[in-house]
Amino acid sequence: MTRGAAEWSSEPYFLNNVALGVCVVIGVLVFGAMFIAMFRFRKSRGAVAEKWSHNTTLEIVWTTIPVIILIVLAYLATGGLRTFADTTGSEMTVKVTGYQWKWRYDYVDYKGKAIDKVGFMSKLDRESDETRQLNSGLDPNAVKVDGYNTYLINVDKPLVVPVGTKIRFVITAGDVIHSWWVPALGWKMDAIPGIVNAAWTNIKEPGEYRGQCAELCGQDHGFMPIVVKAVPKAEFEQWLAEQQAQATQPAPAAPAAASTAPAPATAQASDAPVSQGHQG
Ligand SMILES: [Cu+2]
Repeated sequence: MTRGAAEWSSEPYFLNNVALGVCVVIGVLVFGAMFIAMFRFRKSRGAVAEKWSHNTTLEIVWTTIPVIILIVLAYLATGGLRTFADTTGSEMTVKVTGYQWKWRYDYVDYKGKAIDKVGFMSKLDRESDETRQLNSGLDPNAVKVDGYNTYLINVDKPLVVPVGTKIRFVITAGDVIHSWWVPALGWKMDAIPGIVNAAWTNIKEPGEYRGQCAELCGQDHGFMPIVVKAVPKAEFEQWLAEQQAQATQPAPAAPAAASTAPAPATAQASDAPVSQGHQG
């Protein structure tokens, strides 16, 4: 488990370590007492069992101590859940919709201003998709971006977000239950048809954060990865302005050529679903 890359993501890390520490201490005490009892007071060494049963003081002690431990753990966990549920003060909203088997991202608002028509599908990158086909003859180890293996964990269009910004996510699904999970953010959230779940993040460092659908959602459940690209605010604002400009312009020619486009046209071809998405 890591601390993650967002403001809140150290919370489950902390809670995990506290709970693990408590478990280790209890484990050492209980198993230590058991092993001492078994080895030092075994029959072959002439140990004779005590005859008494019930000790009120002992029973009060071994009931009270676990109750106190549980109350402390519940108090800490409730604090974590409370801060996770608090989406107030968000500067940006992104709507995430799960589909079989891709994600859709719609940019709802940014710094109090509604965003119109910026949204796109984000699906498994073409290289992974071709490699995963039965008898493709392609090597999964050869699917790389900057020398890093991205087989089945890369997408055609990542979710681009600014760093240092509290981002509210509203998460739903269009067909079956999915779950949007990026470990570096410290949480996952079910995407359920007809229900809008909320979550938030505030990413500290620019970078690419990868994740997966975390709810078994059908045959291609393992082929709908998530890529969150966190960039500096200025870069994000520029990107958003470009997206808005594109959305208000007519779609570029021949978007239907995506499936037959030759390799050099990959960049344009991967843009095509965006404009199609706007029309839909
Ligand atoms: Cu899914």
